[in-house]
Amino acid sequence: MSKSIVEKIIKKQLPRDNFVKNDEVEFEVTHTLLQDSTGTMSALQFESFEISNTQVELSVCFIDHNMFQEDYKNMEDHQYLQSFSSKHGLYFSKAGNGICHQVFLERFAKPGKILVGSDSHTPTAGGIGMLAFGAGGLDVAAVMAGEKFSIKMPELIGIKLIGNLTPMVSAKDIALELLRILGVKGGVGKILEFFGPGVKNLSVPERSTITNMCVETGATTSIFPSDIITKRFLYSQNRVNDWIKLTADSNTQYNEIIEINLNELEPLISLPHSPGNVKKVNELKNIPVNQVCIGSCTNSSLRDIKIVSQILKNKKINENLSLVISPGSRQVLQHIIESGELNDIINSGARLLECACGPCIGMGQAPFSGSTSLRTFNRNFKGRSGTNDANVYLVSPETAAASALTGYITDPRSLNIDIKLKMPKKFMVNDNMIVTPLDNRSDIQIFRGQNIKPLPIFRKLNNKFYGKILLKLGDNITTDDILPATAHILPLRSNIPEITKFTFSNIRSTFYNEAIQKNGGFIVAGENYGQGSSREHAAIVLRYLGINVIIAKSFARIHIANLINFGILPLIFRDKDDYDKLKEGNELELNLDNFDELVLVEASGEKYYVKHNLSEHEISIIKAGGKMEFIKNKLRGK
Ligand code: MIC
Ligand code: SF4
Repeated sequence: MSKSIVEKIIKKQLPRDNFVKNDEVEFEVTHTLLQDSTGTMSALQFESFEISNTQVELSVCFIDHNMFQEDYKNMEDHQYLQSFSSKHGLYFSKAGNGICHQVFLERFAKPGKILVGSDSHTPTAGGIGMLAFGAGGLDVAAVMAGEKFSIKMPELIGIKLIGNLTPMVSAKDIALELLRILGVKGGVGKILEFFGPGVKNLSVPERSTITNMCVETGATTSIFPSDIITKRFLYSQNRVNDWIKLTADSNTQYNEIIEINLNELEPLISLPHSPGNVKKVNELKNIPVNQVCIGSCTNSSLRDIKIVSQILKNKKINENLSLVISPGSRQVLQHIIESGELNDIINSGARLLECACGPCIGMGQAPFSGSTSLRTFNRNFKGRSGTNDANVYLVSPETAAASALTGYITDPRSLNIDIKLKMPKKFMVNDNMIVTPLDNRSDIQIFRGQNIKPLPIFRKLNNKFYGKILLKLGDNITTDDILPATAHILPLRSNIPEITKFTFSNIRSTFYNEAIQKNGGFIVAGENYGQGSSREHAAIVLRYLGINVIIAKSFARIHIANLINFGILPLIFRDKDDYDKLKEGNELELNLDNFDELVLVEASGEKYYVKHNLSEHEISIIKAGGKMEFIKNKLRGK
C-alpha cells in the first residue's frame, strides 16, 4: 500500500496499518527543543521528575525570546537554563546565536526524526522532512523524562504544489495562500503534507517558511519530503551524513488534496488583526507605513536577507518610516557581513537588531499608537506588537523591503527590480555559541536566581464546582489575549504569582482582581479558544486563579493539551446555541460524578448540556490534578 511521509515516519514505531482519525496515538520522540520563554517552566518540571539526563537522542535549549535584560531577571533565567542544560545533557544555544527554529534547522534538524518543542512554531523543522510538533513545556519535560508523546490522529491533507514562483513572489506568499484557503482554524485536526512537482523549486529554508506558518491554520503539523534539495542544504551545513531520502509513495491516498499553482500566485498580505485576513497586496492602495520589521522564525534565513539587501542596494528607505532587520541566526549575520550585503542594508537607512525574536514577541520596537507596521512575521494578533491599537500587517520580505522604499504598502513587482539570488554552496558554520553537554556532569551546580520561583502545586480536582461566569469571550481568542507577552511581562515567565496579574489584561484590566475576589469561576468562549502560542502559562494562570472549567464551542490543539496538563476541564457545548444564552455573571454548578453526562445547572434551574472529547488517559490526568502529579505518581509506581 502506498504510504505518505508521515505514515513512513510513524509506522517505524506503530505497527498499525490504518490510522483512524481522532484515535489517540503515542510514539517515541527523538529530539526536543526548549526556548527560554517557555523553557524555565519546562526545566523546573523536568527537575521535579528527578531524572538525571534527557532520555531522547538529542535535546537543545535556546535563548532567543527574553533578550531585553532590562534588569536581573532575564539573565538569571538564562543562567538557570544554561546550568540546567549542562547538568541534564542538553545542547545550549546562547543568547545572540539566533532564533530557535532557524538555528535548529541549520544545525540540528534531521529528516525522518520526530521532534517535540515547547514552542508552537516547532513544525518549522517540517521543511527538512522532520515530523515536528509544538507542545506545552510540560509535555516536552515529560518526553525528556522518557514518556511517549501522544496526539489524536489527525487527517492527512496533501498539498500539491505545481509550477514555479514568479519574480518577487516567495514562499511566504504560498503560506499566506494556504491561510487564505484554510483560515485560522481550517487546519485543526490535520497534518499538511506537501508533494508535487513544485516542491523541487523550493529550498529548505523556503519550505520552512511555509511549515512555520502552517501553524497559523491550526494544523497539528506540516511536512515536506526530504529530497536532493534537502541533501544539498545539509551538505551546505556540513551535515550531509544526516540526510536520508524520504518521499511519499506515488498514489498516496490523502483525505483531501489542495492544489496550488505557484505560477499563478501574487504577493499576498494579512490584514490586522489575524493571519487569516489575507488579501492581494495590489488590492491595497495608498496605505502609508510607519514601520517595517524584517525577521522572525518565518522570514530570516540567508535567502530572505539576501533578497532584502538586493532590493535596498543603492537606494534610500522612505524617511517617514523605520526599518528594522533581525537576521535569524549568527550564521546568516556572519555571511552578510562577509559578503558586504549588510552594508547595502545599513546604507539604505535600516536599523540592525540582534539575531532573536525581538519585535515578533513584543520585545522592543513597539510601534506608535495607531500606526501601521508591516512585518515579515507569522502573527499579527491585536496587542502582540506591544501596542494595542497598532495595525500590524504580515508580508513577504520582498513586499516589506519594497514598501520600506516607497513608504506605503507596495506590490514589489511594481518596482521592476531585477533580483539575482546566488546562494553559497557552503554556509559559514560556526558553533561557538552552542555549548555541548559534558560527559561528566555530576559536579555541575544548577544556578537558581531570585527570578525562579517554585512551581505551583495543584491539588486533585473537586467533584463539584460552583461559581460565576467571570468572562464571556468570542471566537479565536489567542493565548496572547489570555496572557500577553511583550517586554514587561515576558520576564515573569518563571514567576507564576506575578505573571498571573496580567491574565486577560488586554481584554479586561480588572480581570485579575475580580477573579481573586470571586475565588475563581467559569470562562465561556466561542470557536478555537487558545489559538496561537504554546505557552502553558495561559493555562497555569487560570488554574492558579481557581478557574477549573472552560466551556467553549471548540479549542485549539496545543492549548487544550495545556489545559488538561494543568487539570482544567475543557468542555464543549452540545448545542452551540447555548453559548448565546449564557451571560457573564450567571452562577453555575457542575457535578463531575459522571463524565459522560455533564450538565451545567444555572442558579435559575436552567440546564445546559456539555461534553468533552477527552480520552480515558486525559480524564485520569485531569482527575490527578494535572500531568505533573500524574507522571510523578507513575514514576513512584503508584
Ligand atoms: C510565539 O510565537 O507566540 C512564541 C512566543 O514563540 C510562543 C512561545 C511563548 O509564548 O513563549 C509560541 O508560539 O509557542
Ligand atoms: Fe520567536 Fe516570533 Fe518565532 Fe515565536 S513566532 S519563535 S516569538 S520569532
